Amino acid sequence: MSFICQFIQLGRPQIRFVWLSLFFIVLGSVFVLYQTQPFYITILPPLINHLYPTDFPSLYKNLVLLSCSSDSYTSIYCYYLPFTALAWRRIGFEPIIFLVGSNEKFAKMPLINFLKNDLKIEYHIINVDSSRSISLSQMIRLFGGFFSYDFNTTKDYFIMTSDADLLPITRSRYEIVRNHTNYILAVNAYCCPSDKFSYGDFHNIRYYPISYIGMEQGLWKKLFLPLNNCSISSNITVDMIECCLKEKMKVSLPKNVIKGTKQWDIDQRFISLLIAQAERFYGTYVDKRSRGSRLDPNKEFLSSDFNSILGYHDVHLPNQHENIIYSNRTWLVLKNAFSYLFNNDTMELLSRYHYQTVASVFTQRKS
Ligand SMILES: *[C@@H]1O[C@H](CO)[C@@H](O)[C@H](O)[C@H]1NC(C)=O
Ligand SMILES: *[C@@H]1O[C@H](CO)[C@@H](O)[C@H](O)[C@H]1NC(C)=O
Ligand SMILES: *[C@@H]1O[C@H](CO)[C@@H](O)[C@H](O)[C@H]1NC(C)=O
Ligand SMILES: *[C@@H]1O[C@H](CO)[C@@H](O)[C@H](O)[C@H]1NC(C)=O
Ligand SMILES: *[C@@H]1O[C@H](CO)[C@@H](O)[C@H](O)[C@H]1NC(C)=O
Ligand SMILES: CC(=O)N[C@H]1CO[C@H](CO)[C@@H](O)[C@@H]1O
Repeated sequence: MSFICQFIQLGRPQIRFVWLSLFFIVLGSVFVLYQTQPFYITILPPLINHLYPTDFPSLYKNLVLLSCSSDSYTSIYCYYLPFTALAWRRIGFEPIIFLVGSNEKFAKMPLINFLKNDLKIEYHIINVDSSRSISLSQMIRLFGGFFSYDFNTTKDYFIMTSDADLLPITRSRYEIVRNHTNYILAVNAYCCPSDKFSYGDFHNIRYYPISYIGMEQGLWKKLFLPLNNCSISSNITVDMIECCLKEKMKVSLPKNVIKGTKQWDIDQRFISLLIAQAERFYGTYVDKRSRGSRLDPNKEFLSSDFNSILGYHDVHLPNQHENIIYSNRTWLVLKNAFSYLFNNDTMELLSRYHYQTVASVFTQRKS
């Protein structure tokens, strides 16, 4: 900038005027060009009322399904749920949360009380033995079409799946196109070109990450049909899911899965197969979008003084090193980031929840 100023100061006043005009014309063109970029970011205000999703015109009542397991190697995913859920509310999706694992373990988490009393977010606790808890918490989101939701609405439900550690920032990324039947929205559809796989007579199946896949509730159900030997009611059980997986993919829910191993992404391979089948049998239209600009967790994230997250399409929250994430230093960074999404009252609530969770995690470690 100082270079430009010095440059402008050269010459007599008339010449200076010409230079200045040129400078502003160039600046103006850059601005116009930027505006016509197809994926420029519209900055949304913070969530005003944490109890209701920000309304945006849609044919549908939009839901997003999130989950965590009480038996995960880290409590971070469960901890993040309220933050992520509210970020979805901010862009007009009502969160539904599946808490998978042990009732007793969940009862000890400040999370339950916070979801129920402060945020009024619908959650379902699904009890299952600890060996299958992680894989079920991943898989359960694909069965969201079978649950019944009692919101007071006459619209169809449009249901998205996502992860607890992914914070959506811009609405346009998830905007639903209205002119297709059997429409599937797949954001981040280009993530993994080298992960294509085959199953039965389906070859080169495109691999979709579970964040973010959305479709109407009816289509979510239809993906699983026909089921010959299994029946699925709205009272979903682990046995129904087991049966369905066996019938469709000839596998069981993996036990004691470890992140990064072969069985870790069974949910993503399952949904990818179901989408490939649906494309063949129902002529579904898959709206494939890139993930846009993502702020990834890394050293800079936790030590940075970046002062706005609004320039990104989404944020991958750090999910390793529990002690670092629960530290006061990290909370200062996260709090600063979240304060662009939520208003002051909501931040007060989240702050209280944060300290309660940290206290509860450390107390349980001692005992
Ligand atoms: C449902 O919504 C309609 C229209 O917004 C409203 O008139 C009605 O009172 C609501 N019903 C309940 C049970 O909240
Ligand atoms: C659907 O709408 C989009 C933009 O809104 C348009 O680009 C596309 O051509 C339309 N497709 C059909 C099948 O009408
Ligand atoms: C759902 O299943 C559970 C466990 O099998 C059972 O205890 C409960 O009564 C069922 N609920 C309904 C509404 O059928
Ligand atoms: C249904 O179950 C029977 C007996 O377990 C089995 O022989 C058959 O192959 C199954 N059918 C399908 C479509 O999975
Ligand atoms: C972190 O901050 C909280 C609240 O300000 C304070 O009570 C606590 O002692 C701090 N913890 C450490 C380890 O400094
Ligand atoms: C969490 C947070 O930012 N709280 C602030 C809300 O506003 C009051 C008064 O303006 C501040 O004192 C809090 O620190």
